[in-house]
Amino acid sequence: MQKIFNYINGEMTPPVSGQYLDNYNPAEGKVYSLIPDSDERDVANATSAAKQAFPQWSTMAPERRSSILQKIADLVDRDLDKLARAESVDNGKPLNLAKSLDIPRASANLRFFATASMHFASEAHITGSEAVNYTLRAPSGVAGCISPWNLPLYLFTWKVAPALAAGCTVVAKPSELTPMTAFMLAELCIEAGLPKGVFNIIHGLGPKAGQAIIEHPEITAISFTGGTVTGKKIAATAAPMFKKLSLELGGKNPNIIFADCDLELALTTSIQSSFSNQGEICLCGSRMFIERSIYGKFVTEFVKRTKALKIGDPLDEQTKIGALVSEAHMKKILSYIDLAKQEGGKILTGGNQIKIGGRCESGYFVEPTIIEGLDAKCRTNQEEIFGPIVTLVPFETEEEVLEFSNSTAYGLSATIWTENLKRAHRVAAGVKSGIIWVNCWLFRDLRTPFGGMKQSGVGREGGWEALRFFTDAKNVCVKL
Ligand code: TXE
Repeated sequence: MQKIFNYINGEMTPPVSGQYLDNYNPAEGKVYSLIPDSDERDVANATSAAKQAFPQWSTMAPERRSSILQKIADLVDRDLDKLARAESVDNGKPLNLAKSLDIPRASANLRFFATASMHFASEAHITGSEAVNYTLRAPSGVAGCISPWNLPLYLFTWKVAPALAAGCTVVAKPSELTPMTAFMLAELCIEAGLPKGVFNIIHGLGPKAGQAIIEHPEITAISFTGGTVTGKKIAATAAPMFKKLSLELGGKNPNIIFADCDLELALTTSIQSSFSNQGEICLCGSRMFIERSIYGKFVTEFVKRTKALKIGDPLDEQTKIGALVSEAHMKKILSYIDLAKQEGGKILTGGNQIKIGGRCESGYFVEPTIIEGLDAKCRTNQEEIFGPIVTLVPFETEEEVLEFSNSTAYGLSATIWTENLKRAHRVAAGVKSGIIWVNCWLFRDLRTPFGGMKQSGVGREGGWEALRFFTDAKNVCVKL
């Protein structure tokens, strides 16, 4: 059985405890590798290596840092097939998706921040004829980056790349459910010649290894993506230590479909925004609000297209819906389907665990599920489910749909479908979410601010926002 290791001070390192955790292949429901059960001792070793590497890395010419990061991106591109397969096996997602989305985006993250750092500039303020103020932006120090399991290498690099590009050294932890591609990335970092200690990867459980990263006094900036409940715990530890915090948390995103939309485009894209990656994307539009005049027509076609989605072995090229990440997560999803029924919801399609034959006999598969007849304020429509489940609610007016959209504790993203330009701008301004897509979904420009409002998070990632997060601003006032 394959064993993976921590990456500390440039070397593959077993955990101090000597203990390992089982890592499951969710499509088979079987253990297929072992990962370090790291604790605060491993985190202390990684942090000490990162601290030692900081002076040299943080003062290295940006072009030099950039070329090393670009070399890593080149190696990710070279190993696209290998990494995509590993991501699919580890997470349960369709191989095709890992190949077309996850791994290319991981490489794009590295390349984007590698080059962005060469253009990163700071401000100067000329105070009349009396003084010049300028802003020094120095890398913060050792950054802690903690990422989730749904888009493993994609979200891992989304944090680590700007931290490294800004000149920070890093102690990072991928999710214990999907550690494999981070381990493979460590091998690529060694091959690319990344100096020892600049980037360290600790594997293990959130409350143990993750918590040790949050608590370590020498780690001064924390970038986290994961569940809102975990985010609260992290904030409770880090805030009294006055650490910098960037939290990307859950969502319960509205997908608003007006009668004047391009129906075909809205349908095709809504299938993706509902069920891509088994609905395990924080940006999925899990609450669909459809203007009543097209409700029947839209729903008939949407249900028909959902039924046609092929659920199956993630490694099969035809598969559109793969396995859920874990048995525990599958049970959570199924419990929400039960809740929806109790709340009076009508299942239009799906609603069940599904058995796939062959090697996937014991895998964690749930049918894409569409539910209607629920009140916008019920629990099913308020709580994040994070699976292949959408609810459909008809609406009459713009005011009503804005009220529905803004009724949850979350505010991550929203999608609006209309051909009416004025309405698009009006509704985009009215929805309380950090990211709004009009007539598209998950169309990304890495320069834009990325993050949520309310319980969807604190801070923004992407572009200059990320590079600013990993640097500390210092104002220097020079009297003329
Ligand atoms: O994520 P966790 P879970 C949502 C989704 C899901 C729910 C719970 O609704 O059902 O969160 O998922 C690490 N200190 N999202 O429990 O626990 C953990 O090891 C430090 C939305 O699997 O938040 C992993 O690396 N770290 C989300 C990371 O946090 C801790 C994506 C995320 O795991 C820690 C994933 C601690 N005390 C789930 N406890 C999104 N926004 O995309 C855990 N971790």
